[in-house]
Amino acid sequence: MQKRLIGLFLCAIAVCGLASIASPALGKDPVKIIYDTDMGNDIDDVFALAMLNNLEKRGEIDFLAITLTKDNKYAAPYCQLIDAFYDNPNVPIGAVKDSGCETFDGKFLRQTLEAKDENGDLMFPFFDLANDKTQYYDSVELLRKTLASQEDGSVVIAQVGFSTNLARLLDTPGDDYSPLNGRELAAKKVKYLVAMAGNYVERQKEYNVIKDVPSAQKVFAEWPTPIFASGFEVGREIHMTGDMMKNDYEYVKYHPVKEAFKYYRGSLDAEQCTWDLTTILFAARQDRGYFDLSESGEITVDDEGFTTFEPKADGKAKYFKVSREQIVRVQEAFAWLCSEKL
Ligand SMILES: [Ca+2]
Repeated sequence: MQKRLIGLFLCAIAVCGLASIASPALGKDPVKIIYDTDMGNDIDDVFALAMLNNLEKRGEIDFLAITLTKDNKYAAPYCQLIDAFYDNPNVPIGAVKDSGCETFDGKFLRQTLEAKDENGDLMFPFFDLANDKTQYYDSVELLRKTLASQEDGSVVIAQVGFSTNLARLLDTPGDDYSPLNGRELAAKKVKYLVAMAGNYVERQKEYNVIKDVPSAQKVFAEWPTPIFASGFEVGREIHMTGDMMKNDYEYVKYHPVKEAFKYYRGSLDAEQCTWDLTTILFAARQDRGYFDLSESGEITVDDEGFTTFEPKADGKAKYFKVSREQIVRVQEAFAWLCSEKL
């Protein structure tokens, strides 16, 4: 009971903060975002996808595409399920081709897709894995198709998994979508890349980097637009709480984010770090001061996967910083943007 009361109290605080959080960026064009994710490994990719759907409903973003870097057949259908749940089923999805990276099913993709209710029926009946014949794009083709169709300098790519797709994109030749090669296409269409990758305060081999070191080396060395990097040390400090998981999804009997969290953690009584979510909040609301940025510099990735930042006046990269005060604001924004039903 006490926890429930604390949860209600936190909800009341969040409601008081709604006016400052909920209003769309009036007068601004929605931020165009491609979500490049290793959906199916850690659970923060799921919350980030929920955020993307809610931010699009608020008119703050234009959700252009999802491209996957986890090489597992359930990753794309799970993303499709989440988008369908949010009544946004037409976001194009690209699956990574033969990367061999993290091919295992994991703890929540297939499990959520096949989940049954107490009557033995599909918990999420708008997605029937056994009968669905959806064809997905190849990730790199979808990146080219999407970028070619957008205005110059308008697209933000949020990379929250491995660098496989973006490294491959850089090496593509011109095609029917665009005569430009991949590097030229990225330079022309991408406003900036925001990536959850690396660690910029501690010597650490971070997961997203070490799963495909050559691709991370290539992207950080050759990517032709500004790069903003959210290091492991940022999302580690900002948490989703068990109270939120238990209380904030109760507007519907079965919620595919909550169910996935239960499969992943085994319980709702768990805290979750918010690595991937930081990139989405930054992209959608870059001018709101949720994060600070380092000076300009260059990020390099060594052969073991360690990331190093070197200050340089004309460097194209900056990394995220977050203060204790900002953590409170970011956490509150995440609580709303991950769970609201508009
Ligand atoms: Ca991820």
